[in-house]
Amino acid sequence: MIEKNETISIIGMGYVGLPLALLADRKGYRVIGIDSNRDKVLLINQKKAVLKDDFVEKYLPKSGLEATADFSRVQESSITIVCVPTPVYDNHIPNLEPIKSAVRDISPYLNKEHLVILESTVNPGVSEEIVKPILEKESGMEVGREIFLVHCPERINPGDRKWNVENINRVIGCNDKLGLKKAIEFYKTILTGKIFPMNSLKEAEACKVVENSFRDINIAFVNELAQSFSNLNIDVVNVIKGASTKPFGFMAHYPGCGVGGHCIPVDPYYLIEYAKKNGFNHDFLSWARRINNSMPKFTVSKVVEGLNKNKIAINGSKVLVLGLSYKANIDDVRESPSFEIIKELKKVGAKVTAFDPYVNLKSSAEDLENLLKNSKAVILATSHDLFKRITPEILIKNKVKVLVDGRNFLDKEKLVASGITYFGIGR
Ligand code: SAJ
Repeated sequence: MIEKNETISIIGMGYVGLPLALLADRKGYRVIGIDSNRDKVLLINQKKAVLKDDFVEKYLPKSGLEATADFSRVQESSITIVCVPTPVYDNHIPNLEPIKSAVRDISPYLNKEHLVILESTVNPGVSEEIVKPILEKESGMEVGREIFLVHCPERINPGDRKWNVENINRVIGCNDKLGLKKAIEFYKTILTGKIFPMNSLKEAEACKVVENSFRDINIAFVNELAQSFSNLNIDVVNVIKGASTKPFGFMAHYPGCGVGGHCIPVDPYYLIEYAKKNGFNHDFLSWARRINNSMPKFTVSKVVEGLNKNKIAINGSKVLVLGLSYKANIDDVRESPSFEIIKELKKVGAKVTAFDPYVNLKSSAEDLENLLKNSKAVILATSHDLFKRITPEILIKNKVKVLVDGRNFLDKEKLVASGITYFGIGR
């Protein structure tokens, strides 16, 4: 039986681990947050929010959470939850080093009956083929009998004000009944969301990569439509909205200048690589990744086309990129397409500047004015609410000729009527 006065240790005080630690603390557990980043540990113990997150900003100041860089503190706990990043290398091969080192670091300090939960997103097979052997070798205990290994993939949606660590439904997988039972008992004490037990570790791992691959392929579908409809003079956004009037069998996704973040453009590669090792090529998933990865180049081609229309060479022209974060109103730049756009612009000789007050906290409204001045073209790459102030008047005042709306975010009709050369993505 899981007692509320038990001690939980959580490895990785990032956008997954920190909200989870604060939730467990709020539910009465003693929580030790472990992170190898000593600066982050210091800030958390000073109750300073180390990431922009409503939940963290609300609960950290009054929490009893204790942060440390000392992995031996795991021995004070009976449940350890691993929430470390699972990135890919530049060649898209999964990088499991953070997981492997976290598991190696906790193993010597596990107690008998310890429940180890992996929340990081991984491909099917990682828990039983990589994590389990390390746990058993380094702890000297048998998984499923002396210690327990469970996978409960995180479903945090950064910036989401409705769905949070407490109310999101979760799936849980384990290869033994007792471990599954313990994990369900634990999550029931902290979640208001529903808990769905899966039949194995692999099924739970597969859920998460399937969820995010589903999103990636659907975005790729509308990104391909956007490129096709650009030639057909059809507004793809209106078509998607029209298709959405069908009350069943359709789920709207929208085209854009690229797919960023640490989930959607990354998770499919975990499945692609593991399946390849086991004799299957996910041609469809791979092609969807190629389509999404082609969007920054497609976006820059619209800048070139727009400048040509104004008889301006892109070579030597000032081009301003608005937005560096991978999605609206957050400061996360991981895998952001903005950086690919900047790279492609430089390849064709543009003089590139960028503006994102979420990323460069010192930037101000006057900076934006100065950067707009004499920019021949502007790309809106992130749909931060504050970019709604990019009006035709501001653009004309600053002699901007071309506006490429990478998120179909601005008022196309007004911009076109003002004489600005406007391109959306697929409209
Ligand atoms: N994007 C599009 N078109 C779309 C939706 C997104 O181009 O229709 C782009 C965004 O601009 C961004 C990238 O894709 O660059 C990812 O956007 P996202 O909304 O999927 O945001 P994420 O990366 O924060 O995804 C998270 C994921 N949550 C978890 O992995 C736990 C994902 O599973 C969620 O579906 C997603 O939030 C969500 O629904 O908001």
